[in-house]
Amino acid sequence: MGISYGPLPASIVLEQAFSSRIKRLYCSWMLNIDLEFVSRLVTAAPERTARSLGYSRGKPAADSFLSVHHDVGKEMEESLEIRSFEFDQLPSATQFASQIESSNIPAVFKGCIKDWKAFSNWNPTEGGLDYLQERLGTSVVEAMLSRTAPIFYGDIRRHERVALPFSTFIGLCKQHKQKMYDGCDDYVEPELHRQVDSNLESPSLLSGDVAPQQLYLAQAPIMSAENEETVQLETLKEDIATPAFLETKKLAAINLWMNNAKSKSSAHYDPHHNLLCIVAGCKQVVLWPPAASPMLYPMSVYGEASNHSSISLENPDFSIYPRAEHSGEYSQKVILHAGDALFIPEGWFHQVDSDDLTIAVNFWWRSSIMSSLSEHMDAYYLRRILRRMMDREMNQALAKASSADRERLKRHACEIHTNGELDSMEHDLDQSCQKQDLKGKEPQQRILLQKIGPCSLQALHDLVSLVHDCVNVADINQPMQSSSTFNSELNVKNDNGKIMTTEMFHLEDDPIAKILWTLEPHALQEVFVVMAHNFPRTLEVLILHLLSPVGAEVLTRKFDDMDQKTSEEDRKKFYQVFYGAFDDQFAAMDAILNQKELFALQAFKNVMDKYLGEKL
Ligand SMILES: O=C(O)CCC(=O)C(=O)O
Repeated sequence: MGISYGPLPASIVLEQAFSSRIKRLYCSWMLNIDLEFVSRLVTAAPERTARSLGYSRGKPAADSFLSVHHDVGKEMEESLEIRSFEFDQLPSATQFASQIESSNIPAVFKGCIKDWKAFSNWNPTEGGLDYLQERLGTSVVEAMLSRTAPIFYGDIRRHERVALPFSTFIGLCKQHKQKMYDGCDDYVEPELHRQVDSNLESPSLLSGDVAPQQLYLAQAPIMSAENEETVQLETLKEDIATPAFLETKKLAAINLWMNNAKSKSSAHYDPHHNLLCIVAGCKQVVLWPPAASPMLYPMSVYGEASNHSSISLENPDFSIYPRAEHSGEYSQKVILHAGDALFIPEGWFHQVDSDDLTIAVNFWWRSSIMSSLSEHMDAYYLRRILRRMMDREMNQALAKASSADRERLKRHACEIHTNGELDSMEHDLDQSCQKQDLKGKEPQQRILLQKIGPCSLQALHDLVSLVHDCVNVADINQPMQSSSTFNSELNVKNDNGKIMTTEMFHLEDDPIAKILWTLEPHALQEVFVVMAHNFPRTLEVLILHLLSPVGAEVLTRKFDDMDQKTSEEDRKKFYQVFYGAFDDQFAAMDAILNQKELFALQAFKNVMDKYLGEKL
C-alpha cells in the first residue's frame, strides 16, 4: 500500500512512513519461507533460535555394546539427539531417506555391516592383515604423516601426504600388533622402518625422528565418482556391501580409514552425508551440530581448510578461543564397535578417536538439499540465510537481558511508591520541565505526572536524569544538528558510573536501552507521551544523540509490540505526539533507523566471525 502525503498532518505521514519502513524491516524477520529445504539449510529451527542454542538435556543410552553420551551440564535439544537402531530394526531405503537423512540428525546402526566379507576377512586378530597384504600386494596408497600424532589434523598445513605401498603400511600394522602383544610401547623394528623409508616417494619424511605410528591411512579411495584415477584400493570393494538403506543413493566416494596405533582425527565437517562403518577395532566419535560451530572456531571460509576447527586439541588456548570452553556442552559422544555404522549428516562437526588397529570404511553421498539447490538461487539463499542468522544473533543479544531486569524495575517502582519517593520524583520532574524544557509550550499542555503509573514515572525520571546528566541542559535550546551528521561527543554513564559512548551494542552496558527494555509497551507509550508534552527537548536529545544501536533496536521492537496492542487510531495519535516533539521529524526517524542498522551491522559482523571465521 502506498503512502498518502496529501492532506495528512506531517506527523501522521511520518508515523505511516516510519511504520512502513520499520514494518518492512520487521517483515524480513518474521518472514517464514515455507520451502522445506531452506529451513533445513540452517540446522536450528526458528523456534530454537531465540533459545540461543539452548538445548534441553539429553539422556545417555545405557548400552554396553554401544553408548551415546551427552556431556554433563550440556543443554542438548532433544530433537538433535543421535538416534540408534538395532540390526533387526534397520530402516528401509525409503525410511532412511524420509525420516533419517532428511532430518539431518546423526544415527547409529548397530551391527549393520556384520554380514560384510570384510568383517571376518580383514579382522587383524584373525589373520586379516595377511589377507589384506596378499590382496593388495604392491598397490601404492597415500597416507597422512603427522608430527603431532596421535592427533591428525586434517588441515593441510599440519600434515603431509606420503605415498607408500599398501603392503608396507600393513607391515607397520603387523609391527604395532606385535608390540601390543609384547607389551612394549617404544619398540620400532629397524628393518621395517628402513623398508618404509625406502618405499616412500619422499624418504626423508620418515627418517630420523618420525616413527611409523605417525602415519594414518586416512580417506584412501576405494571408489570415487569424480576422481576415478585416484582410486587406490578398488579390489577391496569385493569385501564390502552398500547397506540396504543406502542402496538408492548415488555415491560420491567410498574410502578406507586404517590406523596402526591409536589416532585422533581433529574436529571438522564434510560437505557430504557420510556413513562411517567400523570393520575392525573401535572408534569414539564426538559430534557437534552445525549450529554449534561458533564454539569450534571454524577456519576462514576462504581458507584451504575451511571445514576444520582452528582449535588445537593438544593445547587449546581458551584465551584466544574463549567460546571453545563451552564446546562440550553442545557435543554428543558415540562409541562405535566393529559392525556398527554411524550416519554423520553433512555439516556436522566430528572428532574421531580410533583405537589401535582400527579399520573403517565410509560412504559419502551428496545430500538431497545440496542437489536441489539450483545455482541461480545461490545468491538469494546466501542473503536469506545470512539474514536469518543475523536475526538470531540480534535476538540472542537482547535475550541476554533477562526478565529479571524488568522485575527489578517493577520492584524498585513499588518500593518508591510505598516510600513516598514518587512525590519527590514528580517534584524534580516538574522543576525540570518548568525551568528548561518547555520551549515555546503552554504550561496547560503539560500532562499531569500523577496520571502515570509508578513504573512509568520511575522510567521517566531515570531517562530524564540520564539525559540531563549527559548534556549541559542550558545548551539544549541551541539548534541541534541532524543525527546523521552529528558527531556525538555525548556520553551516558552506566550503572557503575562508567562513561559510555552511544556506539553501544550490548544491552547490559546501555542504561537507556535497559530502561526501554524493561518497560511494558503501554508504559513506554506513557513515558514518551509525557516526555513529548513536558520534556520535548529532552526527548529530542535522547533520540537524536543518545540512542545507541541496541537502544534503537529495543525501541523499534517496543514500538512494534505497542502497535500490536493498540488500535489504529491510538497508534496514529501516539506517533503524532511522539514525532510532534521534534523540530525535524524526519531526522528523528533517520536517527532511529541509522542506529538500528548499526545494530544489525554488528550482528552481521558477529555472524561472519562466529560462523565464517572472518573478523571484519
Ligand atoms: O575415522 C576417522 O579418523 C575420521 C573419519 C572421518 O572424518 C569421516 O568419516 O569423515
